[in-house]
Amino acid sequence: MKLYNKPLSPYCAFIRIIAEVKDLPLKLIDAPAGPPLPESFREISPMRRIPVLVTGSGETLFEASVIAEYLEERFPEKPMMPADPKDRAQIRIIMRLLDLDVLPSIIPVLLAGPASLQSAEKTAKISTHVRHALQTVEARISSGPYALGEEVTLADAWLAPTRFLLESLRHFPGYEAILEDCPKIEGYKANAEGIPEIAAVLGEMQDARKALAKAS
Ligand SMILES: N[C@@H](CCC(=O)N[C@@H](CS)C(=O)NCC(=O)O)C(=O)O
Repeated sequence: MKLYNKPLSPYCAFIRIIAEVKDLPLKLIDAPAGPPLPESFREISPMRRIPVLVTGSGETLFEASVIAEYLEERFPEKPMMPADPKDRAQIRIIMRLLDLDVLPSIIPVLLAGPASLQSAEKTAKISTHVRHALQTVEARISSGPYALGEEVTLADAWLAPTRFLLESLRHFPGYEAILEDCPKIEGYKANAEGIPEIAAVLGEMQDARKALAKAS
């Protein structure tokens, strides 16, 4: 299988973590420079977004949560979803909130950088929205070592890269309190770094962030 990837993209990191946990061979293909990805990338990904997975039989899949479910169903030997439908629903809530509320709010802020001119009102609005979502996640996770239960699940695959980005965001003016009232998410950084399959991917994100800082 091939993955169109960028090392610092949290959505790509979710898929790399799943591949690590399930021990799936994944050939990483560097996506073109961006954002924005070039118009020509629509031939691979109609919405010009990564990650894109090309399966062994040549199917092209996009949207991280869809790719995750495909991998979970196609390679069930090492499950990343619990058996109980109630637990599965909780994991889906966590994934959806991080996917739809937290990441789309914080990625543009991170891309703009700490010195970007954003009104205090806009910063407060984003921060409040993200904090509501994070507090909802906080109420559903355990103190560790895994986000939920006794095994690595898709909740870990989503939470670890998100937590990585939050660590950068909390140094931006106006976002210092982003993890206030979220002691479990606060402590999850250390937990995630102790899970080998996840630590490997977080290391790739760290290296990419250092390379970016050096280049700018
Ligand atoms: N809902 C999409 C979001 C993916 C996404 O936003 N990916 C970003 C990179 S983190 C992207 O491709 N942005 C467009 C660009 O870089 O030009 C998914 O789940 O795959």
